[in-house]
Amino acid sequence: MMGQPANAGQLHNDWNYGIDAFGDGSGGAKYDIKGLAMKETADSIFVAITGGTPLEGNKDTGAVDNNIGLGDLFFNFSGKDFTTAMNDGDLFGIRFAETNDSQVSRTGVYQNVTAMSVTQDNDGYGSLKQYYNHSKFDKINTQGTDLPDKADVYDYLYGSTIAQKPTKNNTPILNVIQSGRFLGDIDLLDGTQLSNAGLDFSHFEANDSHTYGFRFDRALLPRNGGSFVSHLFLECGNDGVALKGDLESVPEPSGLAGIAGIGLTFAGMALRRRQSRG
Ligand SMILES: [Ca+2]
Ligand SMILES: [Ca+2]
Ligand SMILES: [Ca+2]
Repeated sequence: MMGQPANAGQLHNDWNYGIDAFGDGSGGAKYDIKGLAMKETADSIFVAITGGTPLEGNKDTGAVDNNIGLGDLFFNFSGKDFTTAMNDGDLFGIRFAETNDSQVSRTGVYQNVTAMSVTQDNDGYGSLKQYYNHSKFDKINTQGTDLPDKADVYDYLYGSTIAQKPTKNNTPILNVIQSGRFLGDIDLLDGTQLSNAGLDFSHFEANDSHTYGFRFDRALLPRNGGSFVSHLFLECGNDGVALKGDLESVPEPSGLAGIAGIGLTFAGMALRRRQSRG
C-alpha cells in the first residue's frame, strides 16, 4: 500500500507529471500529496493535483481557522533559486484554494510575487529542516520526482549556501502568496473535467481520493516560455510537491498584428539609419 512511485516525472498523453513520494504526508493519508501535473495547449495551461487533501481543506481544530488545506502554487522561470527569484521580483504565484490562508484576496494568477509561511497558523512545521528531521518523511521523491533528493530541495528553495547548512532558522516553508500583482482569473476544474482533458494519474499508480485543478490563459505567463520550476506545499507544510517543465514560446497575441509589427520595426530602423546617415 505504501509503494513508491514507479516512474520518474515524465510526459504521458501531453501531460507532464511530478509524482510525489507516498507516505511522506505528516498526519497521514489526508495530508499526503501524490502528484502535480500540467498540460499546455495553444491558449491554456492546465494544472492538476491529486492527494488525500480536498480542495476545500480538512477541518482541523489545530489550525487558527480550523481548516488545513493547500497553499498556493508558485512558478519560477528565472533559473534562480526560489528565494533569489522572489527577492528579484521574478516569481509568479497562483491562488486556487478559496479557503486557504493566502494573503491575496482572490483566486487567480499573480506576478511579482512574494511568499510567506502560514505553517504556524496551521499546526504545522516551523521549517523544512524540522520536517526532514523525521526520518519517516526524509525519503526519495519527497518533493516529487523532479526534485528527488533532500539536497535538491534545499538547493532549489533556499540557494546553495543555505543548502550546505540548512537549519531550523533558515529553511522556512514559504507556502502562500504574501503580495503580488493580479494578472487574471483561473477556472477551477474537477476530476472528471481533468480526465476529459487527458489527465491520468493512474498511469503512475498515483490516483488518490481527491483530484482537482484549474486552467488559465497561457498569455498570463511569460510569452518567451522556457524552463520553469513550480511547486506547492500544504498550509501546514506536512507535504509538498514540485514539477519542472518547459513552456513553449508563443507568438504575439495576433499573428497578423505581430508580422505587421515586425514590418514596422524594420521600416522604422531603416528610416532611422537613413536619417542618421543624412
Ligand atoms: Ca506525498
Ligand atoms: Ca488554514
Ligand atoms: Ca512530498
